[in-house]
Amino acid sequence: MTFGRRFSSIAGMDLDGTQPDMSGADLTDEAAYERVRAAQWRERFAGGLSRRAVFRIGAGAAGLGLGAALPAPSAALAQAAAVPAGASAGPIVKPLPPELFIVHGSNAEMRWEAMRGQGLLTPADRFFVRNHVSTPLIDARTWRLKLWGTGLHGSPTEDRPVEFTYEDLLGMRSETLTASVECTGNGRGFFTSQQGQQVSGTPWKLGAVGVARWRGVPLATVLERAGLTRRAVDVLPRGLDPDYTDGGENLGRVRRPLPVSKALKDVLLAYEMNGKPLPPDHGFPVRLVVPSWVGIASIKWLGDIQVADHPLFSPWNTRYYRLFGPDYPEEGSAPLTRMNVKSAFELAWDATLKGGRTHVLHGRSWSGNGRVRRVEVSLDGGATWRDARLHGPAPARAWVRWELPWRPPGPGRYELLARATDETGAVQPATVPYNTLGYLFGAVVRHPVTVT
Ligand SMILES: Nc1nc2c(c(=O)[nH]1)N[C@H]1C(S)=C(S)[C@@H](COP(=O)(O)O)O[C@H]1N2
Ligand SMILES: [Mo]
Repeated sequence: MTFGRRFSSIAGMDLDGTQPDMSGADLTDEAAYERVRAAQWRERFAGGLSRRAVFRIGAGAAGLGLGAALPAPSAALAQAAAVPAGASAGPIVKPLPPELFIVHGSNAEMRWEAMRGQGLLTPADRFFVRNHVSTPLIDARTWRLKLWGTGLHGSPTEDRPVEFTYEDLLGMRSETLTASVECTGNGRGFFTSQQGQQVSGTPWKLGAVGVARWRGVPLATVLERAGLTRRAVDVLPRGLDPDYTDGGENLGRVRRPLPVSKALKDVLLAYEMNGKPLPPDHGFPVRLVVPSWVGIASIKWLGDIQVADHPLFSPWNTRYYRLFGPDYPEEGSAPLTRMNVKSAFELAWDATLKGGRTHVLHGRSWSGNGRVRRVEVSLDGGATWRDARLHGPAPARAWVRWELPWRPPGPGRYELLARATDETGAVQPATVPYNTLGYLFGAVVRHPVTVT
């Protein structure tokens, strides 16, 4: 069958029942993963995934040992015993003061002026919140992380999973990671305001991104302890927030598959954000942090993880978080994985600046491909560009801060532009191709200011 041939040539796996060629199937390479899953999705779309479409990848978890238990962070334990009972009043629990947030239904984006004067990290009080439904309040004392599925030794079932308590996780060797979480639709509003295109979804400006110092247990550690087999292919983490409904259709709890190769590479089961237990809105007691990938991968309020010896699908990697539209196949692009390059000024939208003096313009740039190497700023609508000065620590999975002095030539309206180039050479374009769901707006944003 033709699909099987193409699969084999793409990633060295075999759909016709013979031994897969291990050497080619490197799904730690995200591009390969995208191609493979896209092909599988087309196959399924065209009439169901073949029962023989089973392939294997090496677990490749060498060096991810179990580690020695360290004392549990007392702050986390304190919060574990002090979780308020009952339901939250609104979809988001924390205060959303208008000087820090723009609220869009169950979501809230950070105002970029709120990063002015901050260090590398986004404080939790201003970190954006993206809730499909609402923040659940979970008691860490009774919470369990459940792992099950055909990718674990003995194939534990959903009814009789392998379980870990909150204290079990606190007792394992922890790691810290400074990383951004960014919504795939960050910047979506600019499809309309800059490109005149109608897209569906929250019309974010650039505030659906934040950087935090996450602490937790590598997902690899927990998968190993749960009995990961070499046949495991995908994991499907699922949240404990209420079911998500779209247009009256119940899609169940928020969940999105990850290839085992990414799960073992750098994914964290995070229980701390910026040195404190995760706040309820950001996933207490435990969330996933999937560095560099689309925000939807970083499942909050983690309840269970299915580990399977076959590819997994959910609406969050089939009908959402792909690119749809005239430029893309009927079933959409491959599932989105890495985020793209973006930049933002630490300025209010439509800020007013005093004329007749020099201002230092501040901003940040980031990319899912790695470090940002260069940031150029244009103060004349894109006619000329100057290099901004990059400063401070810039972890590969976070952002870099930059600044540039500007003496406005006179009163009036201006558009400030910032354009970043990352370590792969990816540079922000002037426009981006349309997609119906408004994902990955990576074009240069024209930031209006008024000089008095
Ligand atoms: N369980 C669950 N996890 C979730 C979501 C959700 O609604 N439910 N939203 C996802 C999306 S789309 C994004 S962008 C990030 C946002 O994380 P934050 O709210 O901590 O900023 O969480 C992801 N994890
Ligand atoms: Mo998102």
